[in-house]
Amino acid sequence: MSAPAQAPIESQREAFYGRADSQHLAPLWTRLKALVPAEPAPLCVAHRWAYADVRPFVLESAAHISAREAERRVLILENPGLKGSSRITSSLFAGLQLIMPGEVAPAHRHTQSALRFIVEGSGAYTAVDGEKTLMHPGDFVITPSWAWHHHGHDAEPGKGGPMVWLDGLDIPILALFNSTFREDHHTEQAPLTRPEGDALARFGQGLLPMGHRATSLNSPIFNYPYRRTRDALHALTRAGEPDPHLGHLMRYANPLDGGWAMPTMATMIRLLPAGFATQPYRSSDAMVFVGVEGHGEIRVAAQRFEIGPHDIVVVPGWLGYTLHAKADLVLFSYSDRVAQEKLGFFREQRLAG
Ligand code: 1HN
Repeated sequence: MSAPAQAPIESQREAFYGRADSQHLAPLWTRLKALVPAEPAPLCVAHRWAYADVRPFVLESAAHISAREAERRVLILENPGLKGSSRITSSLFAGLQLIMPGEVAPAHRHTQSALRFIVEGSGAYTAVDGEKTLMHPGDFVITPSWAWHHHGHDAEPGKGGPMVWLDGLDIPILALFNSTFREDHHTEQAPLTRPEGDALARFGQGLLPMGHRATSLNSPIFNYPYRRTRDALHALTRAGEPDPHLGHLMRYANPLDGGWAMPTMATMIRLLPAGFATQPYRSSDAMVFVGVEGHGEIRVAAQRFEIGPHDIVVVPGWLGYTLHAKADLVLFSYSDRVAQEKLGFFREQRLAG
């Protein structure tokens, strides 16, 4: 008599996986290629939010809720490939925040770092760690991890206009580490302990206070005014040709050590002269672009996204892209590159055209 036929190998395996699962064990070999693909396989997709399309929604939000009640009246820019996760890339949050004349967004702090890139309006301020700064379109503002901050708009209600900025936060990074903490201040506005302009005077003039030795995770300059950034970009255009893959690209730097301005998020701004097109480039950080001035296009694979003032375009990591300027094009962008560099796995590649 021959031995009874063995169950096919596949069903033996399935039975084994089922028994292993009862011990909360799972085979790696069925998942390895998905867990460790040869190249990034992001869920995040390339997408554009045309400011003309989203602005009416941002402004309408004021009819539905006050900044006080909302705590932060923000419409989340959610990546279509990451629906329901409040993310613009797998590691970053983006939103558009609205503050109206006379309103206050109450003081709180959290372990997430926030960047603000000012989109439109005037008269609103943010107060960070005891110093207030008025915000103007194109300014880049830092709220470090665990720093008290509130925002306000000093114009009388009915006077002045809405103020809108982009909020970039490292929320998913903190969530990955389960290191999220938040706290409300016991007063609506946290106390101001330094005069307005103090940080820029001490650290933003190519000068440093005598005896200042320590560096810090965040740049002590917490508002990089666009007026100055713009001058720097235009000075570059007079001095030479743009980088073929990047354009005239500058990063916001911590003046104490020359490093990035923030510990998790890389922030940068570039100018592409009218008619200039970059050669293709890719890097392992997904990038959020914000149009500042001028007009152009971001081409990612077969997609073309027009970008002009206040438009927002997200490009997934490791997809080659090119930038095309129709009129002198200024683009702000941010990514998780700082974190990737520190952890040793940032990659970039200049591709042949
Ligand atoms: C936050 O605290 C701010 O302080 C903005 O302005 C956006 C998004 C999620 C969680 C907290 C702010 C935010 C946020």
